[in-house]
Amino acid sequence: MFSYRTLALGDTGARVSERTVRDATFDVLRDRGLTTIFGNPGSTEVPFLAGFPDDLRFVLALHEASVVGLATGWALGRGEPAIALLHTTAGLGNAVAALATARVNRAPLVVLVGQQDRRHLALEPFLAGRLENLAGDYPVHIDLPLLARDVPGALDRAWHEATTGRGPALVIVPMDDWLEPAGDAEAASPRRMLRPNAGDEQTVAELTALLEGSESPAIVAGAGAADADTWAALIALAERLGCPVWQEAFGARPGFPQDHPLFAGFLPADRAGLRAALAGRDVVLSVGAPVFRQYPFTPGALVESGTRVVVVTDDPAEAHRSPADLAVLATPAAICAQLAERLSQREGAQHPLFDRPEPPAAPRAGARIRAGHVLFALADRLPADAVIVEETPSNRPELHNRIPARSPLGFVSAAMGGLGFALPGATGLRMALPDRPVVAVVGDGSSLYTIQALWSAAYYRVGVLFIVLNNGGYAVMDRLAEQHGSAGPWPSFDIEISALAQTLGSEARRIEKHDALVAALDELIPGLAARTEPLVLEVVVEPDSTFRP
Ligand SMILES: Cc1ncc(C[n+]2csc(CCOP(=O)(O)OP(=O)(O)O)c2C)c(N)n1
Ligand SMILES: [Mg+2]
Repeated sequence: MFSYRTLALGDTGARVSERTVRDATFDVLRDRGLTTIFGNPGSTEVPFLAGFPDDLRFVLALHEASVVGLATGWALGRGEPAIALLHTTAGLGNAVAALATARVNRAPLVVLVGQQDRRHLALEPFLAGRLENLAGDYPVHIDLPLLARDVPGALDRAWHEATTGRGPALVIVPMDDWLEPAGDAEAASPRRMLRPNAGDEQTVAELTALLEGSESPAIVAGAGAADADTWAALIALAERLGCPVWQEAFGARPGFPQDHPLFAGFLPADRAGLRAALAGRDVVLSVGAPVFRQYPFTPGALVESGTRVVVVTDDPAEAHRSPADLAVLATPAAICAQLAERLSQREGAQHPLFDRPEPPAAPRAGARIRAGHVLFALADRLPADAVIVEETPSNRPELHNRIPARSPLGFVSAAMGGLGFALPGATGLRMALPDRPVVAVVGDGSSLYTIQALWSAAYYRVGVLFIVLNNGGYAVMDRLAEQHGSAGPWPSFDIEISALAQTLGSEARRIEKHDALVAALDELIPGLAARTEPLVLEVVVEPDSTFRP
């Protein structure tokens, strides 16, 4: 691409001293705190990246699912938009599933997508991309600025769009735009924005009356309640009502502390289970969760006929698709705090509503470790501020049952259902939260989707503990096929994940014995917050013989 650069400058010698679109874009990035850029570069991005300013940090990931996964973790960890850079069709195409995960996990991302040079795009040169529809409607916003000098403003607008829409906002930038003069382009987005949707007096009065008149209310908390303010408000509200609080099924994040005595467990992911769990409740208040997140289809209504359902969410799409009696589009923390203040105090459950399973007996001599041994040992040792990133499909229910989420980042998983988020996502989270212990619990199959993220974790010295539960294949798929009536055509596999991890620069250990597992966790967990290197603990486990989502 040197010829491009020379040509561009040679064409318009006057440009050399002028402030470029690139310079103006860097200022937007600095202004908006987008100073860590996750990327995987290609030739169409060289004019942007070559001679990168020292005050901006470029973080390389080796596949675009890792680029977006790292950025998603970084955004979730900081609670602010992150920026990712993708290479035209090949890069954006590779990233689509990860962008879908960012959308469903509500992670604000500004995504800069490279494109060929405008001056010959009409001839479809090598690397020209048909980019605008490539990610479908997973982005919250897609922009291809009409003029080069609109690029910095488009980036700033994308920052707003990502913040409001809490998903990926794409800006496609042809490579010749970067060295164009910035000129005196006007701003195309507000300097500041307020989003005061706290709910009005009438709404709060109506909800207060509904709950006050309810005999047996219940709360469902979801990923949209996974922040400190909403947790505090929901705790106050649940304690006022003395009512059980369920976690939505298959949510991205926990909406309520799972060690609280009013925590009732995880809602079943099918209608029959849902009806049974919420049976006898006259009012169900779903906070930051759609009504209701499901996985396998089963016929019938979602709830029994006497149950009135109210959803409170700040996500318009979630409100729109919820078959509730009432949807309130407002900030859940503000609504719940006001309700807690107004409602009268009721007698509540005094004892924990959710029974955690007993510790598993140690494996018999010669028998393999089970996932439950690992999960129990972790639950027993992890500090309350640990960030757990989950991607262990057949063991997810047991992880939920054994490891309570004790902070809003105490459980993070890819709510899109796409594998390949945990390794980069945990890496980004730890980069954003360098003082918090971060543990990813990952299946062997899942780890292979973005195994190359370990290289980024190693190179940038990111101290995540990756626990890979190696059960020799896709156990969940095997169980689902069995439940369907016959085995699937996929083979099992025996891949030594620790060896792959070492090749990628990460320290790794393979564990086959229970004693060694316990010793390793005793040694490692106290030092997790201070780790400066990733470590992969590959634990060879017996595949579980049952699976019920
Ligand atoms: C990108 C992507 N491809 C395929 C799937 C389908 N899928 C769901 S679970 C699974 C197997 C996971 O295997 P592993 O991580 O080893 O977990 P285990 O079931 O063994 O616990 C597959 C292939 C998916 N969810 N995402
Ligand atoms: Mg597996």
